Amino acid sequence: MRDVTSLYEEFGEERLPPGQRETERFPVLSKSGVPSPDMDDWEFTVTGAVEDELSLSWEEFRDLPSETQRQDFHCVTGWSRFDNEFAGVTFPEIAERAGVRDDAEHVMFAALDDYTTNLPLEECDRPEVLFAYELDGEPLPSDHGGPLRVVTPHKYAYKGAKWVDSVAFLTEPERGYWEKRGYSNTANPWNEERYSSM
Ligand SMILES: Nc1nc2c(c(=O)[nH]1)N[C@H]1C(S)=C(S)[C@@H](COP(=O)(O)O)O[C@H]1N2
Ligand SMILES: [Mo]
Repeated sequence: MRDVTSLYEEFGEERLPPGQRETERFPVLSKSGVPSPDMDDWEFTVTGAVEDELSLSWEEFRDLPSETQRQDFHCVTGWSRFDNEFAGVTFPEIAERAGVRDDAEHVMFAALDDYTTNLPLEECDRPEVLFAYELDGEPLPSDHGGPLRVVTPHKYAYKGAKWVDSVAFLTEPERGYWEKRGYSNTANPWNEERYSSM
């Protein structure tokens, strides 16, 4: 178990970011309905500025080296949930398998509900950015993004795509779904980067 609940020390004084309150509940926030993919057809792709584009079946994805982490989760709407145990595959594990090219600078995640979200590569290529398929010892519930979601404990949670099935490495920055609609592109909870001035 990798405990990453102290990563806040890199960004701020307090574990609970300013303007957040802690909740034991785990609210669900989705822009639209809950996709229910047929796992026989499900495919995870890695494309763009990489040496080897990847296309993995659910079985192949589940065979990748995985780890369990204890993480905090901060929603831009003001709640935080501490000590979530997510299991899955780290972003660096995926990036290394694809062989990220030197000209890659940015990352766009895409999901089955057509959600997208973006991060600069250097803020994304960290082991705390996890492709998670388990929460608290159970398969990740579908309303929380099962079968597979991204979690980003160093950012507001909209940077973590639920129902993720593709990662594109980009040579130029681009904005995802909420980043185009007024949420902060940078999303650092300890700076309260909630909205974008655009
Ligand atoms: N695919 C997808 N991912 C998504 C969203 C979404 O609508 N679709 N909502 C985002 C937002 S705004 C938040 S706060 C978190 C919510 O995660 P939760 O529903 O597990 O609490 O998921 C993020 N990831
Ligand atoms: Mo959100």
